[in-house]
Amino acid sequence: MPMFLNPPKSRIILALDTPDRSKSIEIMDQCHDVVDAIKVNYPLVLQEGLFFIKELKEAYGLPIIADFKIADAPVTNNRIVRMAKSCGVSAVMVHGFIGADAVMEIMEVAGDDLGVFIVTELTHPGGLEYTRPHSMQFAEMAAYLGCYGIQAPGTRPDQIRVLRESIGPDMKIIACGIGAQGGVLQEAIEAGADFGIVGRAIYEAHDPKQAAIRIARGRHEDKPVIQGVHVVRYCAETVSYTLRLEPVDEMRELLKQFIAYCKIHRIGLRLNTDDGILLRKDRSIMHLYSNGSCLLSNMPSVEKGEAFGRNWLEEIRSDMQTNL
Ligand code: 3DU
Repeated sequence: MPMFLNPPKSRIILALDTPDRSKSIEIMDQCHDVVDAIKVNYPLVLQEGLFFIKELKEAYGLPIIADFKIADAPVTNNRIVRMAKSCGVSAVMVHGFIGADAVMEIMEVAGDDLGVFIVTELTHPGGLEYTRPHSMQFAEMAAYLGCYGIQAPGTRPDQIRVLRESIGPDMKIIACGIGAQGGVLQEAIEAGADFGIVGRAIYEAHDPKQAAIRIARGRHEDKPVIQGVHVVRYCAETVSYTLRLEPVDEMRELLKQFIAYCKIHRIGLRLNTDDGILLRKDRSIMHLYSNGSCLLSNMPSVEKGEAFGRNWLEEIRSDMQTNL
C-alpha cells in the first residue's frame, strides 16, 4: 500500500480549523516544520473554498487529510472524493456507518492517490451513545477492506488499545481529541495510535509553535491548585488539568451529591459508567477515573481554566448548599 502520510516525527496532525485564510497562513508559517500533516475540515473549506487546500499543499508540502467525514449516497461520496483528489489531499475521512459497499466504492475512486481513514468513534460524550457500540465493527470493516487507517478517540486510550488489537499493527490510527478535549498525545501513542490530531491547543495558543513542541515532547508540569486538590498533570497550552483529589472518599461522596443535584435541577449532564464523563453546566467536561482522579477539559481559556481549577470544588459546594 502506498504511504499517504510521512513517517512520524512529532506525531502531530494539525487540525487547521482556523476561521480564514489569513489566520491559517499565520499558524502554518509558525508550525509547518513541527507538525507531520494538516487536517482540514468543513468550516475552513466552506469559508475559503477547495482551492485553498491546493494553496496549503503548494506552500507547505505537508500531507493534507480532508476531514469531510463522508457519509452520503455512493454517487455523492464519490464526487466528494474526486474533488478532494483534485486539490492534492493525501487522505479523506469517511464514516464507517455508510457500510462496506459504499466504502469500497470510495476506495476505488481514491485508488493509489488517496488514503481512506474510517471514522470509528466520536470523542464527544454522545460518541458513546451510537458510535461506541459499533466502533469495533467499523475498525474491522476498515481492516477487511484494506483501508489505510482509522480515526480513534484520543480521549479514550483504552478504546484505542482495543481498536489497535483488532486491526493489527499495519494500519494507521489517527487519534482526535488531543489537547483541548483532554486527550494526551503520549497516552494515545502508547495505546497504539500513530498520530494525534491537535487543533485548538495549537492554533489558539499564545505561541502556537511552542505549544506544538510542548505537546510533542509531552511536557507537563505539576501545579498545586487548592488544598486537597493537586494538579498532577497540567498543560497550559492544552488547557487541560488532571487533578488528584484528596481525600478520595470525600470527593466521591461530594460528586455523588453533585450528580444528584444536577439531576434534580436538570443541568446538562452525562454520566457514563465506563469512563465516567460529566458534562458540566458550563460545558466543560469532567472525566472521572476509578482511581479517584479526574480531568477537566474544554475550558475556553487558560485564565478561566485556572480560576475554575481553583474554585470548582467550592463552586459545587456552594451551588449545592444554595439549591438543595
Ligand atoms: O478539539 P480540537 O480543537 O483539537 O480539534 C479536533 C479536530 O478533530 C476537529 O477538526 C474535529 O472536527 C475533529 N474531530 C474530533 O474532534 C472528534 C472526532 O470524534 C472526530 C473529529
